[in-house]
Amino acid sequence: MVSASAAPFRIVHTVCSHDCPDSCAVLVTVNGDGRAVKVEGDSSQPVTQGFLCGKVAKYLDRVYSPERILYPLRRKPGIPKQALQRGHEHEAFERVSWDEALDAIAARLQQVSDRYGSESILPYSYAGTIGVLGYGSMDRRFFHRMGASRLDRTICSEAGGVAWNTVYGKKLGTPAEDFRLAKLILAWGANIHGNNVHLWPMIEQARRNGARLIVIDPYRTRTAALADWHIAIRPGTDAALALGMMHVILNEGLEDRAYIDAMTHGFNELAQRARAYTPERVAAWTGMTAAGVEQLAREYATTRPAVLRLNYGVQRAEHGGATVRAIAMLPALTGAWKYRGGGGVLSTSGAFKWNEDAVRRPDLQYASPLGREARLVNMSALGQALTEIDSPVNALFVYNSNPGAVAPNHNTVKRGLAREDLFTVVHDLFFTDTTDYADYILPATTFLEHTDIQGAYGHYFVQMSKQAIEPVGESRSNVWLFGQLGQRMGFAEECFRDTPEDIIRQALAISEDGHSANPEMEHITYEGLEEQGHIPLGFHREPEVNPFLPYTSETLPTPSGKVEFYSEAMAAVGQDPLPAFIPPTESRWGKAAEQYPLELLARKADNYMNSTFANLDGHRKMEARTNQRLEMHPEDAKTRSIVEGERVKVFNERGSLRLTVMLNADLPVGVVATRLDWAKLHPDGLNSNVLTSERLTDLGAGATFYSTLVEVAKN
Ligand SMILES: Nc1nc2c(c(=O)[nH]1)N[C@H]1C(S)=C(S)[C@@H](COP(=O)(O)OP(=O)(O)OC[C@H]3O[C@@H](n4cnc5c(=O)[nH]c(N)nc54)[C@H](O)[C@@H]3O)O[C@H]1N2
Ligand SMILES: Nc1nc2c(c(=O)[nH]1)N[C@H]1C(S)=C(S)[C@@H](COP(=O)(O)OP(=O)(O)OC[C@H]3O[C@@H](n4cnc5c(=O)[nH]c(N)nc54)[C@H](O)[C@@H]3O)O[C@H]1N2
Ligand code: SF4
Ligand SMILES: [Mo]
Repeated sequence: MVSASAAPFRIVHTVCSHDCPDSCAVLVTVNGDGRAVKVEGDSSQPVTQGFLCGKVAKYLDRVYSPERILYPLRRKPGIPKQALQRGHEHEAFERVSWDEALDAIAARLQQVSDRYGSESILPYSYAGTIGVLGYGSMDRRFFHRMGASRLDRTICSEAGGVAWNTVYGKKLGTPAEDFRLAKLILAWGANIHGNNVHLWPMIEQARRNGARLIVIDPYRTRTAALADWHIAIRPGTDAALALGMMHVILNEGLEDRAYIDAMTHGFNELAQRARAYTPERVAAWTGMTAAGVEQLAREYATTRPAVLRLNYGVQRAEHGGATVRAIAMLPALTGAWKYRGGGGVLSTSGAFKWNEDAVRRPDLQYASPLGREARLVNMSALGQALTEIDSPVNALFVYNSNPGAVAPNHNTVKRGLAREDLFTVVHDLFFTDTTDYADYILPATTFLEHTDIQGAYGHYFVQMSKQAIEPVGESRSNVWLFGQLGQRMGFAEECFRDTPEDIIRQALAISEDGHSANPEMEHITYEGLEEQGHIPLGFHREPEVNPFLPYTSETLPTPSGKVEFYSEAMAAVGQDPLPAFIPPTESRWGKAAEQYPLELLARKADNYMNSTFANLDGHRKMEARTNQRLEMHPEDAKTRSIVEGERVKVFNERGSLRLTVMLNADLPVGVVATRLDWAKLHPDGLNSNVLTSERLTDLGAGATFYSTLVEVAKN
């Protein structure tokens, strides 16, 4: 991978490891001094297509930011745990060597384990990196061997993932490249232009060939603004719409009987259920017209190929599970899966199967002082976990995540993090809303600074990310950190000495019976990845000759082996076996609406990645328009005598946030919106998560950021 002519420059194949469906192949140009001087999208990767999003095009601003934490830090004695002002963090911490930090952390974790039991140690991580190694490998080995609590990683996609699996058994979907063949694209709770921009060129190509784009989203995103039809649905009512579409499809005989007979289970029960969802009732819930519901159903069922881009927006609601189940059933009802370019996708992650047991070693729990599988702690209720007294958490180890900004119910989370008796370690690249509460801060690397491999949740390529530059300062990768800690704890297992290459080989290993964990990955080797950078999964090697059409002929990994409209497994555990619409507790139909009548969309920013990038000036400039803004329909403002530009208080029983009103007539009446930011960048040290709750979704026990009621008043 050394460029041929310009000897002092090297070009290295890396992979963007941020939590984004696109998992771009990124070529990094490194100069003779070992400094990265350019990042660009790899034009030979069929989904990346040679370009990067606005956030990562400016990646060197992040890698070489003067604000990077360059060495390990320890809280100075006597400094209380509280939010710090940006730029003043160094005053609360003092530099220590890695040796000192690691020894002290190992000793303290041992002490906590001896005194309170190993399960009082809680690792807290999410998707700062989604590389196989960085996301979960040596860290898992370490915490398993410690006997620490296991973290239930539910904050993002569990409701939708579990729901999709109840219907199809596996998260697969239409290949991104095939979207260009669609004639109708339905983006359902999916901000493609903002969050999945590499699907956009495929959609543009489809539209040049006559396709229509319909967006269902309460917020007029960039994607919605560019659509042929934007349906500004009321939050949390999508299940009603999907069932209403089924009602119309079945009434008019637009379903695909051949597909239904061959591939599905429980059609009659579903048809019965859909009867109640007349277009008129659906209109009353969703804010659409009955004619609109009918038109959408007809257009969807009669256009071929029709494809759904269902992203995770709809499932961050209280009944997100039932909602995703209902929507996911639509392409099975119309047989859309049969047509190349038709069908749908929530996530493609089910196609990647690494030898996870070898990578994460859950068996090490049996060698821990606990000697059994540890308890699960739900990350979407971190505030509760840190403040409840029955089964306490006494040590918290945060990496790949910034819960001080992204976890719901910020005020409770903050109360937990501020506990002086809680020993907290944070491994990150910057002083975040979470590092402010740390006892030790350890500097982490970017994807340019360590080696990893990666699948994707928006395409079908396995990719290698080779270390392009030396770690900046004394920063170290997750694999290095937890390997070191394992050794310092005196763990004798060889696996704590594995190198990244060892772990990659284990992840891809062909077992003794000659198979990898996934037959579609048998052709993928370490050497192959090193040479080619990215390799398609087996079923995607010859898309023109052998297009991938999921759920069209195979036996599915559901209990019935079919697409399940009706789930006996759910009935058996007392859940509704069919999808239904139930209004969220925190919605205009809920009791709390008497006090807090407005539905809040606590959104993400197009130019940040959750809380990542929010501290970089260039990225902040791109988001300046919505900085500390509350978007509000003019009618809602008028009834409160609020005008454009006015500073207001947004509040509910959990918290209160001061924002500036920006009128937005594209929002449904009764819906307000604001976007995520670092709490410490707001003058009050707060962000939208002071308003969100720790209520969990109906399936998968996920977070419900989009089911939040508030009231707004003059400040
Ligand atoms: N630029 C950028 N890209 C990102 C991220 C980011 O923060 N910024 N985050 C990454 C992450 S972590 C993820 S999980 C993916 C997520 O990707 P998406 O699932 O697309 O994420 P969201 O933006 O949360 O939700 C998509 C849309 O759903 C809408 N929505 C909210 N409630 C409802 C509802 O009840 N019904 C309907 N129909 N729509 C609703 C929101 O207004 C939003 O525009 O994107 C990733 N990519
Ligand atoms: N209000 C509101 N809250 C939300 C959401 C929302 O839409 N609205 N979205 C939710 C969703 S979908 C998600 S996925 C979560 C995301 O929550 P998180 O996974 O916490 O995501 P980020 O905010 O990107 O924080 C990731 C952190 O990991 C760090 N990091 C990056 N690479 C590495 C590495 O290699 N090693 C280590 N140790 N650290 C690294 C980054 O610097 C960053 O501080 O947020 C959730 N919170
Ligand atoms: S954030 Fe997404 S679109 Fe941007 S470079 Fe990374 S993978 Fe590609
Ligand atoms: Mo997410």
